[in-house]
Amino acid sequence: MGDPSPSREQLLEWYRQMYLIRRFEEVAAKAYTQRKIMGFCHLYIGQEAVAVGVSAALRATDVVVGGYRIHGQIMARGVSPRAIMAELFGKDPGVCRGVGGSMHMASQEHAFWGGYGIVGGHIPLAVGAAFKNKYLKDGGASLVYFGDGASNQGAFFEAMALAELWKLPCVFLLENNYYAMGTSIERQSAITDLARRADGVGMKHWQCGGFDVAEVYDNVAKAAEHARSGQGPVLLEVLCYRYRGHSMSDPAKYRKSGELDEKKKHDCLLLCEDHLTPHGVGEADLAKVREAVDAVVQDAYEFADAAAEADPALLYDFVLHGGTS
Ligand SMILES: Cc1ncc(C[n+]2csc(CCOP(=O)(O)OP(=O)(O)O)c2C)c(N)n1
Ligand SMILES: [Mg+2]
Repeated sequence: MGDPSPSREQLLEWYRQMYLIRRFEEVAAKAYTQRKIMGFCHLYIGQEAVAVGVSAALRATDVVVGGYRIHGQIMARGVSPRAIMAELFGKDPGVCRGVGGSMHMASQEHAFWGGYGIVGGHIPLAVGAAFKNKYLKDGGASLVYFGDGASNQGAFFEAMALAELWKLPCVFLLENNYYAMGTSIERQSAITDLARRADGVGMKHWQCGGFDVAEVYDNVAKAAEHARSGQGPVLLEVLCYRYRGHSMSDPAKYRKSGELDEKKKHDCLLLCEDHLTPHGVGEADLAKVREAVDAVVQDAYEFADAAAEADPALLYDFVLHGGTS
């Protein structure tokens, strides 16, 4: 069960992780404009509290599956900024040896099986992982991240139907950031409170805020506990917002005027600062945390920049089991 009042140390660690993801993404955006990162690149800025709250609430062995907006999600699982930046740069020390790139990152060691560009196509994989948990009775659970747009896909409904029928320990974590590329939620779905989609299969569901990391933590912990207890999966809709465009090529001109500024008033770092104030943590303490993180991200950038290119001989490895070499 989630702890309603996290400790000073816990909050400081969450603040550090959220700021790390934000700073990392800002530097990745810069590297993209320098053409050091090629191809698609979907930034997570604005949604940091979701990944950090999720990771804090799960066990290290629980399988997590992500889509394509995954830099922050895999970092919150503990993969190093160096390995993620090198992956973005297409370099050999990347978490997938530089052959995956922004959209295709996974780490067996961190039980993160992310990296799918087919919207919604990855959701059934988490149900398979949850089936394994149930079959082996190992007490584990799985969690899958996906967006509001993905919740229109057939694979999502099929995955929910089977997971509920078999009472599998799976958390469906819907990050509702109100847009699917440039299409607002009102223009893509007849209902806008998307958690209700689980009603069709009789699955437990609820909604929570995605700006306050403590709130995300608490709700994911409750959802995971429900799933592990044998009562069945949960669809948890987390209301969040992405500050940048859909990908690096999107100037995000489709937003309502003033919408972004309004959302930023609830920024996850500001809310976390509010939680820290009663613990006696002030701006000077936070500046120290940010300074240390800035150095870590700068190091990741320099490491990735200097690293060897991905090895072309690996091109067909990781595609078929056992590779071709
Ligand atoms: C099956 C499929 N259809 C369309 C696309 C193109 N596409 C890529 S991302 C995206 C929007 C998905 O939005 P959402 O699920 O809300 O996730 P977000 O980008 O907001 O994190 C679309 C339509 C795709 N990659 N795959
Ligand atoms: Mg979306």
